[in-house]
Amino acid sequence: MISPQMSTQINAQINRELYSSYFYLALAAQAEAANLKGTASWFMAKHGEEMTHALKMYHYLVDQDADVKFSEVSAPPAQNNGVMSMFETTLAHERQVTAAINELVDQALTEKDHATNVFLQWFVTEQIEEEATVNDIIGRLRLFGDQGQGLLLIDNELAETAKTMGQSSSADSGAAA
Ligand code: OFO
Repeated sequence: MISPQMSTQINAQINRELYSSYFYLALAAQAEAANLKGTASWFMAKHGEEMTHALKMYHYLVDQDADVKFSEVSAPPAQNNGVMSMFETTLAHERQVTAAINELVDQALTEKDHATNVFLQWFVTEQIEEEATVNDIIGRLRLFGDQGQGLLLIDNELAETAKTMGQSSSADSGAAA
């Protein structure tokens, strides 16, 4: 059993994860519109990953006999910018999520809620990896260019990366996660 405060904060994080999923779906659509097929696949894979994150939290609340409460998911911002902006927006978004996860850990530590602290460590590690991945993509766009052949190269790389994304997340999204 977890505290009502902890459960409220995890429910809020479920909403953020669902928003993240929606956010990436919007970016996938934007990439599709720009004919960036690899980039669209990468964002679509991110969309799926974020759903698994929401489900991990859902299952944790169920396992802890806490209520799952859904709230309205905001619309993602309308964007129509270039690929660099898509990834800069992504990095800013992920940094906000990292801050929110850290607040959840702070609460778990304050309450000496060891189970929730252990559960959240997966998300702490995941956020490090996610920010690093996006930073790397931005770096490669700066290096090779965000137009023409440089962009084609990176779009192809993202298509390959997308094929392997989410495999561990979806395996982990079950009740025992
Ligand atoms: Fe849910 O992992 Fe980033 O946002």
